[in-house]
Amino acid sequence: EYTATREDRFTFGLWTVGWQGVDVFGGAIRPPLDPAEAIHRLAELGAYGITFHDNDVFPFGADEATKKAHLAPLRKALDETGLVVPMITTNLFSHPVFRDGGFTNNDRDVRRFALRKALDNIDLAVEMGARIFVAWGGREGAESGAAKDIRAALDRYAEAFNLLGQYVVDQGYDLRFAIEPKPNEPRGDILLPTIGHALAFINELDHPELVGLNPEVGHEEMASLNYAHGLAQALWHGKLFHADLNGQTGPRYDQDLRFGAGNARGAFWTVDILEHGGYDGPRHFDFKPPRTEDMDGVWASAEGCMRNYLILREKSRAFRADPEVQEALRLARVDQLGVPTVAEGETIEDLRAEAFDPDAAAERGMGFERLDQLALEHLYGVR
Ligand code: 3MF
Ligand code: MG
Ligand code: MG
Ligand code: MG
Repeated sequence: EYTATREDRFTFGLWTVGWQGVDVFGGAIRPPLDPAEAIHRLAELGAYGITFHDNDVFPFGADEATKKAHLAPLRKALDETGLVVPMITTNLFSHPVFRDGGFTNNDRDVRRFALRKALDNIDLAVEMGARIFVAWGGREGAESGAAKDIRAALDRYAEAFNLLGQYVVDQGYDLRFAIEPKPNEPRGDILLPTIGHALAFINELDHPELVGLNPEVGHEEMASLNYAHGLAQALWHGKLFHADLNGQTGPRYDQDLRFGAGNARGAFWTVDILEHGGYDGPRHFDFKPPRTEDMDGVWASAEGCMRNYLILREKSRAFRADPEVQEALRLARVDQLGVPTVAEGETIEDLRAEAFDPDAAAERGMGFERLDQLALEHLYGVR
């Protein structure tokens, strides 16, 4: 029970279980984790695949031979375990050259270098069978006002996605981009800070159909936003290409807790929308096993992500199947919201002519508290 299988399609970033615990106040507390070892351990735990940044696998600046040498054991581990790589992403934030970002760096030479690095990684993504290319622009932003012309930066950001998108089209690649919004950290303010900003940006691109979103739980909650609502809106736009699942406790630094820790009620509604909202991509975890943990704790934390997802999936299904919930949903008129406000064929005159007693309507309560209590009782495990 609550043991993951391949069919659940759980994926993990190599940088998650591989995080050595370097933070702003201290250095590494865990040894480097060999990607092949990570793949084997995750396979044993029931994962479906892994994802990675170029430099999670080979060093920055590696030549072709070095890249091959680092990729060979990873490919072997994938073959041995049957794990897949549905998503690949580029590290445009760790090396000092990216101090002011990649695609929106004020320095044009750096922007051109960032494009080359991303192009190389697109080729690798396709070679590895990935269909999603995530772009988290963590260093695209500013700490101060005059340093960054935001409108020019957005021009350059769009230029980058247009160039990369055209490359994918010209090569005939089956690859789509997923922008990962984040409000801040490591930059004081990051460009495309929320799902909404990113959705608006995508509409201005040459190939908007190629670009969607990779929203992360913690990133939205850092901005005090409702992650499940964000997922729902991304789905509504047809833009939920991927998702980074983890845990966060309110607006503070990016905690990257294991999925289901932190805001547990938010996690319930996250699973509910992912399971019932039409998303069919992998369930991807982007978390950091806390610095308190040794390697046993790392695997316990990874396993916890999947178990919590499965527990919440069961609770969400039980909630939806509960006859009392169905009745409460009806009394709360949730189904009525699915009915167009003005019927086909009706005119503005028809609408205006309708008799309505606002005082009588104002007396009708919505019944939401009873409904939400049923949800909480499923979550708390007493139903
Ligand atoms: C930072 C993140 C990133 C992205 C990653 C994938 C290092 O807060 O969430 O993790 O998810 O770069 O593109
Ligand atoms: Mg993050
Ligand atoms: Mg992330
Ligand atoms: Mg995070």
